[in-house]
Amino acid sequence: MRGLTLGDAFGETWFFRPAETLETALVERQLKDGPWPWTDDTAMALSLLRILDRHGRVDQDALAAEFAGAYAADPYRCYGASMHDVLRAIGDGEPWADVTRRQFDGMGSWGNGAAMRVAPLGAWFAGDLDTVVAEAVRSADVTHAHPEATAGAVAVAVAAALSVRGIPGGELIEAVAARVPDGEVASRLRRATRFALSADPRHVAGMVGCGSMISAADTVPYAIWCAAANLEDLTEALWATALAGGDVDTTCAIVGGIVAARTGLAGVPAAWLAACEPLPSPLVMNPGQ
Ligand code: F2R
Repeated sequence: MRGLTLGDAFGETWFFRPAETLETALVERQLKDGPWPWTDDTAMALSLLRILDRHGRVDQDALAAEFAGAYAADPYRCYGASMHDVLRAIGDGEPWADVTRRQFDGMGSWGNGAAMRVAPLGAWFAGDLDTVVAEAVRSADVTHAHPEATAGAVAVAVAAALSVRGIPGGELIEAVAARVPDGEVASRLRRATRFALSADPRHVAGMVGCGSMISAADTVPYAIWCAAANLEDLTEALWATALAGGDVDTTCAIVGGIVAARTGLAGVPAAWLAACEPLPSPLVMNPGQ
């Protein structure tokens, strides 16, 4: 959870900056002064974690209520555009399944919001990949009805679980792709396996897509490649991920969640930890879990 938040807050400092200034600042590693506020990626991941703590699984009605409550209490966390309507309607008592299925003319959202929150769930159930997949789908359903959003959530949760289990970076992307249903996310993950882990992230981003659409397909495969390429070093992973620009808070939140599932916050400079907006304490009612 803390790796996801660090990635989210670090990434937000680079969010959709013009390519010229972004590239120079990142190559020269000009860290922005704190505080670095976290965004909806963290808010929704926290809600999900609380539900896992309380119910031991994704209780979808409880998760919908938790999301809506967190939104009502603090709506200015840069939520995706459609989430304002979704979370307000759920808060007003409409059934979540009706609300999410009517988004985008009945197509449902293919945004990356179901993927951005789910790495801690993957770590939570890391011992059992079938449960990781099933619970990631249940979490996605509550806000995102499009199958590509679900596929993105499955990919991130499985990647985090495999990270906990110690998989080598060179095997991660293929192992994740094997668990993701056919579609654009799966196809771009397979494309990402063609690039050496030493490749320039900007090149990989150009070939698999990187956040310009805020879709799961345009975010998750690139983020999983970045995590695979830097699976032992959280700080390096975040610098590398941000280099391609786009929806950086979310690509970095995904990468931070996956890599920190292996490394924790080891090696993260004290200045980063001091800059990052703190999480509520305790995170959950039973923080020993
Ligand atoms: N980009 C942001 N936040 C700023 C948004 C500002 C917004 N203009 C505002 O007024 O508040 N970051 C956050 O958004 C991403 C997560 O998004 P999520 O939760 O998936 O939201 P949404 O709205 O469902 O999807 C995002 C956009 O994707 C496009 N889209 C999705 N499904 C579509 C479909 N079926 N057809 C067409 N377009 C679809 C829309 O443009 C959505 O707005 C994260 O980056 C989070 O940090």
